[in-house]
Amino acid sequence: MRLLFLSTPVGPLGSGLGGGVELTLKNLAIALSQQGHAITIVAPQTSVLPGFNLVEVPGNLQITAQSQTHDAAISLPSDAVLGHMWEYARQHQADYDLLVNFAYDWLPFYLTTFFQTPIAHLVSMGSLSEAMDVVTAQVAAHSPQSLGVHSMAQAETFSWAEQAHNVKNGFDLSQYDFCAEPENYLAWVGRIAPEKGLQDAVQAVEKAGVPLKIFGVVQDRDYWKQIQTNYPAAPIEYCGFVETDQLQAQLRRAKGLLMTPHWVEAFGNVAIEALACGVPVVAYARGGPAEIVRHGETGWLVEPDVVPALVNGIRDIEKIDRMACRWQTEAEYSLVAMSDRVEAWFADILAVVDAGE
Ligand code: HBI
Repeated sequence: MRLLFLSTPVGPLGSGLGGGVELTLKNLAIALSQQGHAITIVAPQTSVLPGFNLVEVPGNLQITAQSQTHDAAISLPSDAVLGHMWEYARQHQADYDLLVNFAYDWLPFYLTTFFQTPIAHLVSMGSLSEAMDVVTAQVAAHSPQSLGVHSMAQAETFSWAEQAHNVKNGFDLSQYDFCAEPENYLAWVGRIAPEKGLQDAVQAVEKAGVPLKIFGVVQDRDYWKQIQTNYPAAPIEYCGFVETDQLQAQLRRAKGLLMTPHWVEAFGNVAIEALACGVPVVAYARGGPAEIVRHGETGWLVEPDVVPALVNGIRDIEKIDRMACRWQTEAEYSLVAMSDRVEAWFADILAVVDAGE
């Protein structure tokens, strides 16, 4: 198939501002190219994605959905990059069998019925706003096959969970090397922002007395400063935002990964990146991670928002067989496994279109 990917408008690919969606888009482009599909990617200018046909679009970045209130009005900055991206899609849609939208924004969903070429929407987060709840439900009503999600927990935050295609996610596992003998530190990876719950991880390692390495872009400066002020004695080290290869070089040697989402994490890419290296995951039992981690086999799922529960999980981390973690990723989260799920999803969309329903 000839596919046009439309990236997130919150940041250029490679900046880290797009969070998990950047990795998802890259892995899906690799996975589907390997299956012989032709991929073109539309993204904000200065985006970088070696090896792919990239159309860079000018304009002002969209503000992030999670920084807005639930009842926030639908907004676009002046000269919006999102508008330019979808103008490009409108003009070139006839060259493609399917458009794939990665933006968690109102416009692409609203435009679905205005397009002749079908649009597959890979919804990257759970419900965050009334505006997105309504517009995604409208798409579910007129194009029921076209909504993809990363977990059932994420789908269940919307009214259209039954129509969702759960494609989970997929990774180039050759980029992740198994590590049998870890060092004495835990890892936490993600955008440093309140919904990601770093504060809980810092409290837990202070109680457990285990060093914690923190990786990710500081999205909320005040939140990060507050953590440093409130827990001056915590054994933490901030390692910055590092690219996948550098990240896994350090992640693979960790005793374990802590995942402390305060929101319904749609998936939790970093859980797979850890498991792929044999690193067990201690996670709050909510959202995507709760559908990834096999409790007692590849990690521990603990009571959400309860720091002592995290401490217990940290204490039991050595009970997990690191090889079992790697095996799970090969069985469920390889690029081939992902492309199988996504090809089935796309086929369902085109089947409805072909049937002229
Ligand atoms: N916010 N407005 C908006 N649009 C996005 O595409 C978006 C976002 N916030 C976060 C985000 N995408 C990604 O980091 C997550 O979907 C992973």
